[in-house]
Amino acid sequence: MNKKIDELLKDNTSVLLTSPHNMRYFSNFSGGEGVVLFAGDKKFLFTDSRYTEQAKGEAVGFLVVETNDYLKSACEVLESDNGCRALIEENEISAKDYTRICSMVKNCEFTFGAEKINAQRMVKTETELEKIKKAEEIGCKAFEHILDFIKPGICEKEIATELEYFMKKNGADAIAFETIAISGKRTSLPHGVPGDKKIEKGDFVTMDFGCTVDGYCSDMTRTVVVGKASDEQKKIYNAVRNAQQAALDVICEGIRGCDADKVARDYIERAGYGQYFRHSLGHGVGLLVHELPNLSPKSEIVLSENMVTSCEPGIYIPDFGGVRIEDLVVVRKDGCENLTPATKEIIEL
Ligand SMILES: [Mn+2]
Repeated sequence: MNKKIDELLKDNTSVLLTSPHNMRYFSNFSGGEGVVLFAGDKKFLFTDSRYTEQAKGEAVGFLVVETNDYLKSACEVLESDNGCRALIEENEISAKDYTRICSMVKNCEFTFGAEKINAQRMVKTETELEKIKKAEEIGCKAFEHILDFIKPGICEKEIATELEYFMKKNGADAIAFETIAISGKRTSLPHGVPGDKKIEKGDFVTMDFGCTVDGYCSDMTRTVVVGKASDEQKKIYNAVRNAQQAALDVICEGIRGCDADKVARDYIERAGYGQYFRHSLGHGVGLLVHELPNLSPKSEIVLSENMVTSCEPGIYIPDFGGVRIEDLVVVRKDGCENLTPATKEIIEL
C-alpha cells in the first residue's frame, strides 16, 4: 500500500481521497463517510463522531480527526503546507465542494488525479483475490440453486429476490449491485430491471448478479432457456459462448483491453450478429463492481498479472431476446484463471 501512495506522491505533495472505495483501499476505513488525506508522510482520516471508534480500529497508522466538516479540516492541513500540490478525485467531489476547497486553500494547486488514483487498485493482492474468489463462489452456488427454482408462472422479481436471499444466507455481506433477472423478449435489454412478468415456456432467462465479501465484489451472468431451445436461440447462445471462449483464450498479461474486446467482437460479427453486441467485453472488478481495467474498443490498458476482469459478450435482438454470458477471471502471465466454474452448456429447464 505504501508503495502505491509513494507512486501518487511522486509528483505531488498530497493526496485527498473523497470516495468510499479509495478511502477504504488506502486506509482500510470502511465507514464510507469522511476524507482521507496523505500530506507528505502524514496520514489523516477526518470523520465524524458516528465513525470515530470504527475509524480508529480500522485505519491503523492514521491520525483520526473527529470533525463535522471533513473538507474544512483537511483544507486547514493543506493550507499550512506552502507550495502544496494535491491530487483529488475529480469525479468523487461535488461542484459545490470543489468550489469550497478552492476558496478555502489559497496556496495549494489541486490536480485531477482520479484515473491515476483508481489505476492503483487494478492489480490485486492475494488477500484481495481470496475475497473476490469467495464472493464469486457464492454466486456460482446461487446459480445452481436458482435452476431448481425457475419455473413457468413465477415472476422475474421472485428470481432476483431468491438469488439475493440465497447469496446472503450463504456468506455474502451484501449484493454487489441490483440483480438483473429478466425473461423472454425483455432479455434484449442488456440492463433490464426485473419486473412482474411471469416466466413462460420458451423464454430466455438472463441473470446477472453478484455479492460482496469483505467489501470485494463478484459478478457473473448466465442465460438459460425455459423449455426446449429453438434453433435461433441455440444459434445465438452458441455465438455468445464461443465469442466468450475466444476472448478467454487470449486474455493474459501483456494484451491490451481493446485487443481482447476485438477478439470477441470479431467472432460475433462473423456469426452475423455484429450490430447486436453494443457494449464492452468487460470491466475490472474489486471494491467496485465496475472499475479499471476496461476491455473495450477504446481501452489501451495493457493487462498485467493479478488484474481481475469480467468477460461478458452478449447479443441483444430487439423484440426477440438476448443472451449474455459473463465470467470473472484473474489475469495470469500466460493466460487467465477463471473464477466462474458454473456451467455454460446451454441449459433447458
Ligand atoms: Mn459485469
